[in-house]
Amino acid sequence: MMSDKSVALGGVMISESEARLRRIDCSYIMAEHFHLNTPLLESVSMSRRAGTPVFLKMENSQPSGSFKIRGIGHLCQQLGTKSKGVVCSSGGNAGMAAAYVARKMGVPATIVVPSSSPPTVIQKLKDQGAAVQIVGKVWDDANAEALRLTETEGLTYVPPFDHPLLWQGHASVISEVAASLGPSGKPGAVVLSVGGGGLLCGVVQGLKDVGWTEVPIVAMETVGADCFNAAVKAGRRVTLDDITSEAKCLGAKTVCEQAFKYSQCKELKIISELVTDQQALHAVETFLDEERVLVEMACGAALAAIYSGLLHRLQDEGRLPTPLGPLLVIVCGGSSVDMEQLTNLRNKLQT
Ligand code: PLV
Repeated sequence: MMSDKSVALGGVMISESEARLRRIDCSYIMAEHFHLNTPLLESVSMSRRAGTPVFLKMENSQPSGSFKIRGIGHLCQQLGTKSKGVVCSSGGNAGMAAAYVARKMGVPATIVVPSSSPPTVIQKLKDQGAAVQIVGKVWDDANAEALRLTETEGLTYVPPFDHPLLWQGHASVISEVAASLGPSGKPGAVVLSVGGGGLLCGVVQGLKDVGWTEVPIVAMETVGADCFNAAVKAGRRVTLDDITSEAKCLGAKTVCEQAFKYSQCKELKIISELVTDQQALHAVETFLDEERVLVEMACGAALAAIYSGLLHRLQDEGRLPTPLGPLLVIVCGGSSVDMEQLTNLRNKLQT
């Protein structure tokens, strides 16, 4: 029989078997993450349009409503729970993720959003137990206030897109896809939306992790929230004068440095493309009709790559291969949408 001698744990003597159990529990807690392994759905109607199988990574089904929870959950876990509280500047979805994670960790959260955030998002943030401050017109204004609170209140700053720990967390979206599709299921291209560039950096990291760096990325933005496209065109990072698109969650005025660096990297193929707000809205509506899922404009930008025929144009121009392997679309999700918001957008954009 195995002896069950006593060992010290945290200054208390407990039996070896008890200690073993606690070590297992502890490693379980360390391995736990806040995001879910989301469904990977094949869309027949989108596949028909694209002329190749289209796989949808359904990040809309994350507990906070978007992919943001992957990076923010990871970052908050790494920074630890000892913080006085966290402060996150957000167009909405990073804030939802930060509020959710902070609630689960038992840490107070302050979310600073610009006035463009719809009332439903502000209410949802409050429902998650966060204190909400509305500052400025666009995300950059809200971010300046969040950074000020970090200084004056001693809160831990949670950035929405510009941090290596966020990208590391976001990278899990690709390793999940690789596990689902298997070694022979390498995508022909990945389609995603770009705001400040955090998702793009995470996906690049994920592609590196699984050895898929040759897979082209189609990086979508809307006209008027196009800081990545402007940087790619200028050959340097530029700051937009204003955000004029209704895809407010893509509305960072300057793309993060790492996303720009990746755009210049010869080993990667990142194709930066724009759609109009009308095309993004049309994509949101078609997706709702055909897939029965409501996502926000920020996500509509990525979906529009297929619904607007843009992918075929890229193939015609020789920028994507023909035939093209399966398409992976990151359905980034978003909480800034409901029927009222959708009706408002229709009235605004379709007149
Ligand atoms: N939204 C950020 C930044 O806003 C936020 O604070 O929520 N799709 C959705 C649904 C998003 O919410 C965002 C970013 C993106 C795509 C783009 O991700 P990013 O910023 O990592 O490129 C200003």
